[in-house]
Amino acid sequence: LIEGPSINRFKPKNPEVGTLRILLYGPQGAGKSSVFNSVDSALKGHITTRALAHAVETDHSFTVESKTYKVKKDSPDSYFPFNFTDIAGMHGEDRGIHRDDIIKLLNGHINSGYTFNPLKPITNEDPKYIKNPTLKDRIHCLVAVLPANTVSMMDDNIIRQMSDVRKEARDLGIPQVIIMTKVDESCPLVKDDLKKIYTSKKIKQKVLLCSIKLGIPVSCIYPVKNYHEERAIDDTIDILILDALKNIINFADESVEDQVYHN
Ligand SMILES: Nc1nc2c(ncn2[C@@H]2O[C@H](COP(=O)(O)OP(=O)(O)OP(=O)(O)O)[C@@H](O)[C@H]2O)c(=O)[nH]1
Ligand SMILES: [Mg+2]
Repeated sequence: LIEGPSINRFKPKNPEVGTLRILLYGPQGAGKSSVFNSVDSALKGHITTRALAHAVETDHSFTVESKTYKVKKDSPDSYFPFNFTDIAGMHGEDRGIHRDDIIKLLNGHINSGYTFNPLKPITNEDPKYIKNPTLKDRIHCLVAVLPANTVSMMDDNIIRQMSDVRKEARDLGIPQVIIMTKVDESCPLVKDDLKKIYTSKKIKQKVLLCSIKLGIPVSCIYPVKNYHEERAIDDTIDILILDALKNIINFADESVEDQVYHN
């Protein structure tokens, strides 16, 4: 596994893939944009808010455009060899991002800067549609973001849509994990002291619930608290976020290591 400083030296093993692509998806308001902000903050050592997150609860997704974010390293003009694509949330009715659009993203047909229309999935006539994607265009790790505090009430329709996306990812050989957010909102002990996350029974139950709902093993579920209202870096938040990141990168790297793309 990649250790602290070595995340700086990490390079994908497959030369065909210079940058590993990580996709964040999940229900609206789950904390997807905040997950990217947390990774960015933890790597930079100060709080950043590049992906705009909700300030208030609304009925619609706050993120509408699909955006891919790179993370800059300390040295000038150099970036970590991975990026995050942040998309609109899924909704029980016709208001969220369309499942078919996420599937096209997985396959590499859509790049950054595409504004999804929930009622009209992208077609191959669209100028932004990449007709012949290669291994480097694809998503290399699919990350479901689920909020610990409301996962038990998740709409069945969303679960169904997520399960369709999962099946496509499975067929493409794309590894999948869950980042479980808002642990502070689901256990008062953890809210008081984030370190209790490792022993909290409530958190353990929520992890199990996420595993059952999405069919992802408990070992691939990472409970985190996002940076969302903090003004300074916190060691425990960093440790949880960076642990999830290292695992995601390792899974992504392993999955492309031996693949040669035949077009
Ligand atoms: N308490 C707590 N709040 C969080 C956490 N992560 C995110 N939030 C809050 O949850 C709300 C939604 O977060 P976003 O990051 O905008 O969620 P999103 O999944 O990107 O939402 P859409 O783009 O609308 O689908 C915001 O008000 C965040 O401040 C967390 O770990 N703990
Ligand atoms: Mg968002």
